[in-house]
Amino acid sequence: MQLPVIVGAVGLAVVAPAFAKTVDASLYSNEAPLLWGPYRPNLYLGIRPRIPKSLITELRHTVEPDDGMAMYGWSTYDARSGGTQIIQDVGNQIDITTEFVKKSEGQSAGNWAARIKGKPRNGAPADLKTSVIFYVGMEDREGCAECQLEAFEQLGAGDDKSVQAVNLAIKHPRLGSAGIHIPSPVGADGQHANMIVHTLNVTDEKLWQSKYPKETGKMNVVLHNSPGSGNLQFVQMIMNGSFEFEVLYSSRAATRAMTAAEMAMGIQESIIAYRKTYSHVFTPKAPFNTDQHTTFGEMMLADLLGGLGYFDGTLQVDTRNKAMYAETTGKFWEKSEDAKKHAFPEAKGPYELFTHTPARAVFPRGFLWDEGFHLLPVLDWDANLAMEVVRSWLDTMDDEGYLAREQVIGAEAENGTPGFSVVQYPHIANPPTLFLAVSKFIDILEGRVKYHGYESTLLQPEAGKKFLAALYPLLKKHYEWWRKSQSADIESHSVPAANLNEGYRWRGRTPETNYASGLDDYPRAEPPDITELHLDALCWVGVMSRTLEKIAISIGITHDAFTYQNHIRGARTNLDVLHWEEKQSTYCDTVVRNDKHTYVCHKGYISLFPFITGFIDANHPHLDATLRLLRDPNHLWTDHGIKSLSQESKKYGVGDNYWRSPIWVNINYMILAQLLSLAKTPGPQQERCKNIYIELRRNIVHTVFSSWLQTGYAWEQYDPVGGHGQRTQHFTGWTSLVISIMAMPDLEQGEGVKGKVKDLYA
Ligand code: 6A9
Repeated sequence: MQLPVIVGAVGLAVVAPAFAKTVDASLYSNEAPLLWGPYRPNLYLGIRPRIPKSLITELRHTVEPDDGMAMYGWSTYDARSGGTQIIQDVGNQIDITTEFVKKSEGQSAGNWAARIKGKPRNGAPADLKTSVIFYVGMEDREGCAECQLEAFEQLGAGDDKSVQAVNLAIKHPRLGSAGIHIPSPVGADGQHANMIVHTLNVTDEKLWQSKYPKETGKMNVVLHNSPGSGNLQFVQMIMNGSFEFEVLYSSRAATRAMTAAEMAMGIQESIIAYRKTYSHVFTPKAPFNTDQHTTFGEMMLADLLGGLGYFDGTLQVDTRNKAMYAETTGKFWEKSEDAKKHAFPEAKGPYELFTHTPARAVFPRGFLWDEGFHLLPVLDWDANLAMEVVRSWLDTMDDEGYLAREQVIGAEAENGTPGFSVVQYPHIANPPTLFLAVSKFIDILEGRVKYHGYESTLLQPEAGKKFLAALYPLLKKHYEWWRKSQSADIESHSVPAANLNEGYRWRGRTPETNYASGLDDYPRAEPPDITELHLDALCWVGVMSRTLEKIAISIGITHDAFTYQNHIRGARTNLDVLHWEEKQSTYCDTVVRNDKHTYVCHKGYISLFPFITGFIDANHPHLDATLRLLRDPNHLWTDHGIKSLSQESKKYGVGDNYWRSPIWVNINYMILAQLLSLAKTPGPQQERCKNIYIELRRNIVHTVFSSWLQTGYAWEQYDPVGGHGQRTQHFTGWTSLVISIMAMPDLEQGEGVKGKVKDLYA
């Protein structure tokens, strides 16, 4: 008998002491609706609350790139109400729909439900049998006497001793008492499906590593029945053909239990509300005002929002080798590589991190500079949610103002991450894109950017200012850490007109790479040198100064505002005095060679940094050269978007070719945002900016959209020759900025420009 297994699980974990939150939680009066969610994005459906070591649930398994899914992802999802996910499981010949709803208001507040539907795929045998396992686990049971998880069966009445439902009783200090009710599904033949509960007791450490579900993954397995008390519970159902069942979670605090009818109603309401809100917030503008682009956008947004995860536990940081990472001598990377071999990672925290994730299957965890990009569309959708995420990130900052770039928090994340990525180093920075999100929040708060999203308590002027005042010291601390830890030796360049404060160098470089910058293998000075001045690092500090200035003005700290203005002036001076290469008409990194200030020029994204971070205004003398560079097909322009490196560079396409030619959506978004702003500002290049904007917007949307049509997925990057999606599949992080790009205005008056997108999709 062919018995494909679809494994699902609910996990339970236990509570640690409440964390002191740096920002007063009372500012989020509508935080409760965010308690439960599919916050384990590494799983096809992994539901848990935002309570450290508490209840966790999951369906099927970890998402793996080689699972052979024809397609999977959320088609609607909202963090406050729920949504629908589709999984086309070719291997098991079945299409699965998972639906999730939660109730945060009224008598059902605190309840949630999941509904799982299966439908044999075309060509599957008529009597296809599917075994579904739903898991529930309680974490850290040993450390928590009150934490209990018990399974019992509900049998039929009279002679009917078939299992009609499985019930799980839950006790947990933070969740209180609760129950999970799983009625046995009734098949087309009117019979209840065979249901089995298998109870295990495993140690805390084993819970996350428990390979039990994994091993059963694709095997013909029937568990043996052993209901009872244990911290890991498997509920197995063996189904014929199509099936449908619910998992109903009821909190004792709710006065009404969750029902299947409420689930059905709730999901309908949530789908309708999602679509309606999408069309208000991200109305696709011409030429993308089509049904197909709307569906595409709805799915891209749902996957971004559905990638929201909650992680709790410790983070491995090596602080003991600090001195080894000072990077003050010649071949500093040799010393630090050696130090890494003898790393002394210490468990820091525990932390709780609430963050979106770049790609569920490959990197289901928090990445600092990715998150700032994720938050730009999320801010339009749900400002409170976005700011809750910012707060959560800032809460992971250490005493010195350091924020870890890659957040491998807790045992589950650690198990799923390659060793070399786990340990973080407190001298390594990453682009501070969270400041872009905060800056946009202020623009919304002060009415410069229109808001059509969820009602937000933080957008009430007084609450908004109070919130900014609470964030301010944290952002300032990170800024000060940045300026100090990434400072550069400007004096050694002996450029008389230079400002001696504003110059920066990414720490942690090795030959051919600069992971800290986020543009991993983008060409830089070789070999790495302690006199390097990195153009993008200077621009990022400028972004931080401008954001802090904006906050200082908004909350009335005039004295600080002057300090930031001073820093911004210094940055502007040095962009042109230290980084502008006159002969090549390009901004470049620099280094001291043979005692001389020397430019290191590789035309590409780095050259565009002063532009994309807003330092090239309408009358800037180098705007013309910047536009020429980006619009030139011999350099960065392609019909599919702006590529990362000019073919003129000898590093073009060489080696791993990660940031050495491919097209990235996050940078294209930044370019478009500047072009749009300049297209609206009078100046000598206004018309040109507008035309490039119109063309680029069409090209990049076309690239992501058509690749999605062909493959069913969003991709990490796009190839500059054919525009095909490549590298990580189902990259639902910053590639979803395409929804913001579709929602930008078309700017085309009448039928002047005939875009190929229009021709293709009209
Ligand atoms: C590797 C491999 C099974 C690389 O999107 C996250 C980051 C970006 O921040 C960065 O700018 N990505 C970009 O250059 C992906 C990083 C993945 C590192 C972990 C794990 C697992 O393989």
